[in-house]
Amino acid sequence: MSRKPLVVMFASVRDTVRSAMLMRALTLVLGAMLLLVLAVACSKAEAHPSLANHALKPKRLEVTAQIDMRDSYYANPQGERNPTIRVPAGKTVGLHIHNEGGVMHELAIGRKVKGTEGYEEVLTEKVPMDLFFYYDKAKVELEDATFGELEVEAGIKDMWARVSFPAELKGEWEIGCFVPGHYEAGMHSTLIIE
Ligand SMILES: [Cu+2]
Repeated sequence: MSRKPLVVMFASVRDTVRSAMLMRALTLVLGAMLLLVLAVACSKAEAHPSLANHALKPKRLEVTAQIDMRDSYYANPQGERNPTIRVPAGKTVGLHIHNEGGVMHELAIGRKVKGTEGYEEVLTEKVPMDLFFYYDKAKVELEDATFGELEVEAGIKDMWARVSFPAELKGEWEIGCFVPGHYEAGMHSTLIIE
């Protein structure tokens, strides 16, 4: 029998993957990194049962803001629901992102919500950030990244974004999760750059 159909199938799968990557390139790259981190996490689950070690963080931070994800809202370490997060412009800010929930959540930062898809004005497309993922001694670092949103799997507790917001972007922004149903369920928080 001819094997050609199989080849065609592989080619079309590859093309699908390629066009998906063009559309959501960074999300997929980050997804792959997270899978890598998760794979490490799974393979070491017994030796290292706790992900709660926060000794690792990016260097040169002047200010730190905590963003906890729960099902389905954001919180600070005190458990306050959808707290207003304030960060200064012109300083090196570290956003420490934990998913404390049981499902994947997104972190999108922008303003002017368009339907249930995301924001019309996306802050993370305007301002590049350095992204860091830690697990135990493993670290993935991505410098100067602009992106639409971060997808954060359940169990990810040591993701950081290092960023300096320029003064011209001072004002009110929003952090939101656009996993279907989450934004509508109230998963959004105010971010003020001051
Ligand atoms: Cu969510």
